[in-house]
Amino acid sequence: MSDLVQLAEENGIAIITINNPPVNALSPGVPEGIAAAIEQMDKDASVKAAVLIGGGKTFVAGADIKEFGKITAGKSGGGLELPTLLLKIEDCRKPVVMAIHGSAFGGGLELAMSGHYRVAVPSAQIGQPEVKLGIIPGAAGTQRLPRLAGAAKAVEMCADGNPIKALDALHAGIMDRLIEGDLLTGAIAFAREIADKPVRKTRERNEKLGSAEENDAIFATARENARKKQRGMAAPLAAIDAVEAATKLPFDEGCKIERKLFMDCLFSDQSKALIHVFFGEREVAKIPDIPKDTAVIPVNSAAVVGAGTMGGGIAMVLANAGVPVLLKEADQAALDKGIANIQKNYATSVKRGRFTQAFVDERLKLIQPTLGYDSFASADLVIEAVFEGMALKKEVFAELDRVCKPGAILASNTSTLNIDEIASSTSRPQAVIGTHFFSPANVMRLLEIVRGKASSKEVIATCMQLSKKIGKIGVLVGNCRGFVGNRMFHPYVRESVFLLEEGASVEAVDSAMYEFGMAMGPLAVGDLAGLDVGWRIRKEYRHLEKPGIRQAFAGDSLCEMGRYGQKTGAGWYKYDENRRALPDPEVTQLVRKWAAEAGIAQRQISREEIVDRCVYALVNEGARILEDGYALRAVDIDIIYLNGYGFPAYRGGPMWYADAVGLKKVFDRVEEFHRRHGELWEPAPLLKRLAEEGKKFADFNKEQSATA
Ligand code: 3H9
Repeated sequence: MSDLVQLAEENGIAIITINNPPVNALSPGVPEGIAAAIEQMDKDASVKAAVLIGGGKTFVAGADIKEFGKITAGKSGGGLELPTLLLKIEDCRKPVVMAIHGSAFGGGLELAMSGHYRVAVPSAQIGQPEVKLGIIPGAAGTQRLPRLAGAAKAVEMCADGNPIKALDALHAGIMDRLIEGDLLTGAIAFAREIADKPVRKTRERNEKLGSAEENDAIFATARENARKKQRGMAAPLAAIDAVEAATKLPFDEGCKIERKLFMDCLFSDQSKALIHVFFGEREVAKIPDIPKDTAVIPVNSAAVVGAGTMGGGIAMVLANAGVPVLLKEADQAALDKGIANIQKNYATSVKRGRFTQAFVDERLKLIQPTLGYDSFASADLVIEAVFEGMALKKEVFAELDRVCKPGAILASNTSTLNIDEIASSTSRPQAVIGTHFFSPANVMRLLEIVRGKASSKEVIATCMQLSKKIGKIGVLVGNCRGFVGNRMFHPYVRESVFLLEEGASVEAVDSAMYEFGMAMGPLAVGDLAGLDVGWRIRKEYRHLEKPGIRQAFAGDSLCEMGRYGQKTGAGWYKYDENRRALPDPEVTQLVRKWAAEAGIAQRQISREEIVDRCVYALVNEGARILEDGYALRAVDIDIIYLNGYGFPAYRGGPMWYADAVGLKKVFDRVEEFHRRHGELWEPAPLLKRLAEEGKKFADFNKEQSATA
């Protein structure tokens, strides 16, 4: 037995406990330990049945994801194969009851399904989330799950990767009983009930598999959904193939198909990128100079200044997490409009089945509209979300400084302005921080947390922790113009407009980036956000641009014609009454005319150039941000782009993508653009150095940690 698995006995029932904190992953040593325990109890005549349970807060969260990188790098052959262990458990002559709390995910659910019975506490969750890592279940999950739950449920769980609750699992036939109260006690009692019954092997239970004919429609729909909802991803389609094999082939043959598909996925670029994302999402929570045990400020109540689109969305986010929130506007009409918008958004969520009416009623009670600052003294956290202008923000912060209690966090939702300047209007710059939400705030997962030069560690730690509580992924960024996300977005959009001015069509630019995997093309995003937003910012900051440098003008010229995008019914596209985008030949003609007047030569532009120009514009700016320390790590930039800007997760984010392409290749292309298009394409020094040294962006942090 290994240290990771313990075997005990209680009056004829063996208790096998896995203890591999924090999530009981099936790391090397765990399968071996379970195998030894099963062998021992199988031989022990005094034992009638066994309960297998997870120690600590969970059952088993799956295979050890860290091991996958070692396997693909050829550094690990793996120990005892998981599928072999699962056969051993299933073949055990005495019934094995799997007792589940926390999560049984991936290999954890596969382990559970190899047992003869499964019991769980009601709060437990089970799932086959492998597709989110770009792989499929690799220990017969696609073969055993349809045998317990039927093809429809199995294909849904394996292809979407979303977990289900214990009660759903009970209804689906995956679980045998829910245990209220102490799980181990309940599981032992259950084991005694079934101890004398013959063991039921999941792999021999074919009654729920259905016929191939019955299942054809299920798999066709699953494939259609996967192509739509997980566009560009290979793993969901592979998972569907594997589940389909379960319905058509004997168990052993199905397992062979699953294994081949699993290995193909494991060695794919998509899986490497998605595993990078899995660890990246956890890495961004770690701030080198802010220890994990830094004291946090309890946030039991909050206030939001400004009930516009952003302020209203932020109030909803806080209320959804159970935090009571004051919502302030300057006048009654604006306040009424803000509240009406919140009610409308909630009504849509109820209609879509995201929330129940009862949940929404409770949340609405937590949002208290107000016109004054009177009750702000009780707020632990205030988020300012007024119009984006420095003078107004400073006025608001001076007022907050006056009314808020000592120790309250004063946050700004600015997307571009200098946090230190905002903080200078208060007597407590240590309490001031940026919390940059993305629109719509109640939907988008990203929260850029902007560190001012005086922001205290407690304030930063609290905001990072709060981001998790409100269902966001918080990424700490430095205080530069546009912070990380918008600073990089500027050259990305600039290149998309340059490409138009050089001869590409609106549809060609957007479709190339959509095919690359972006949620939307850059021009369609401009229409959605409002072209006037960028136009105003460009006008405000024009004095900061180097004289003589090339400027993209087509978007501004459209704005001068009143074409602001969706809100005016026309921008880069025309919009019908349902806001559906239609190509507008007038835009093509106008851009050609403007380009001729500006003397810009027209040419055929390939899809490859569109993608390289747009993506490498992100990468080059990202490299500067990284070197200047405005992002802590390359992965922080990736997580920002995946969660705030629709960059495809299966490409790992812009910096990971560049590493995967090879920085030498990226640098050569950037140099070529520099020669052809001038100064704006000057290669970032970090990109140049890493390319010359044959390194990756991922190495930059290793270099930094080594010198720290
Ligand atoms: C699989 O099973 C394939 C099979 O078919 C078999 C093939 C042969 N491995 O998320 P948290 C770490 S694929 C390694 O912050 P929570 C995590 O990095 C796997 N490490 O906690 C973090 O480390 P750190 C399928 C793992 O309470 C720490 O544990 N399974 C693993 O918010 C705490 O994690 C999955 O995809 C792992 N499997 O959420 C499940 N899981 O502290 C993935 C976690 O150093 N895991 N870590 O940053 C989860 O969804 C969540 O971790 C869970 C807990 C819900 C379990």
